Amino acid sequence: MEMLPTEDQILEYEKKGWFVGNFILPEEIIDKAKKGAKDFYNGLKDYNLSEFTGIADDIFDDTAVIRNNEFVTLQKKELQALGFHQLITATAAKLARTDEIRLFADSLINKLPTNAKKEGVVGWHSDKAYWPTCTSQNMLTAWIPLQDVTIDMGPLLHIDQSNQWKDEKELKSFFSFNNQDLSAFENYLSKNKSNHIKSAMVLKKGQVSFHNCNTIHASYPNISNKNRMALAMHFQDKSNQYQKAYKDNGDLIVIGYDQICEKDSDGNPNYSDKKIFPKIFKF
Ligand SMILES: O=C(O)CCC(=O)C(=O)O
Ligand SMILES: [Fe+2]
Repeated sequence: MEMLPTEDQILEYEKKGWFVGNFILPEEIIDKAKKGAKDFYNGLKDYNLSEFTGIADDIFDDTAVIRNNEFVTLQKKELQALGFHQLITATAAKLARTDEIRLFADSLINKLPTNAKKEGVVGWHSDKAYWPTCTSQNMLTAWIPLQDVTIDMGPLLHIDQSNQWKDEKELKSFFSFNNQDLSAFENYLSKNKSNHIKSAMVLKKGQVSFHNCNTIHASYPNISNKNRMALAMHFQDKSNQYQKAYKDNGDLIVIGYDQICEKDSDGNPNYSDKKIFPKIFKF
């Protein structure tokens, strides 16, 4: 089978908002990344990030059921080898119909086993809701599990075609990665979007799913007895640039990544900063 998405598959992705890649990553790359993640959690790094203001960098906590660390691919070489893998970045470029992919951010998420129903949830959100300062609607995320993900492990859940709801302002009030209550949005959905379909990314180790930045997604707690680790890679297509965005009260929105990247000659964040947002794929 063709490793990169075909035109029909790109059209399907554009309609549905998500896609599972045609490839299976080599087992060795994932196993090394898993070891790299363990070392990272133990404080070992290969490269240093000079600034952590505004980005997630959870420290070890025995009682936490979810752990989130950002920009790990710029800190640990095995995680970089996985997250920057050419099959992933080339698939992302095809899906976004661009000839260049730059890193925007990444997030290593570990959901530890839990019995609690309301802990270890990733709340309903679209990634774009976090990135109002980005001009592009074609940015996308690759979700890379580091082991098989079964339904009891809280797989990523996408709402099919929700990428097409991007201009529905009332949805925004529900969105938060850290919101542990999934039901308020689900009540809204059953009232207002009664035909919606939720798709669970139940994947085998080596499979990767991709979602558009406007696709709404969440995940339930991991009630299995295994860790559920995943690396989410957030990508910019070539066209993406910084734009000024404002809160309702008129304040300028500054997202976390704006605080760690270089500024352009006007003093605005440079979303092509070679250090923080490197170019990682070119056709
Ligand atoms: O791993 C998860 O449950 C959340 C990941 C996520 O929000 C993303 O891939 O954009
Ligand atoms: Fe997300």
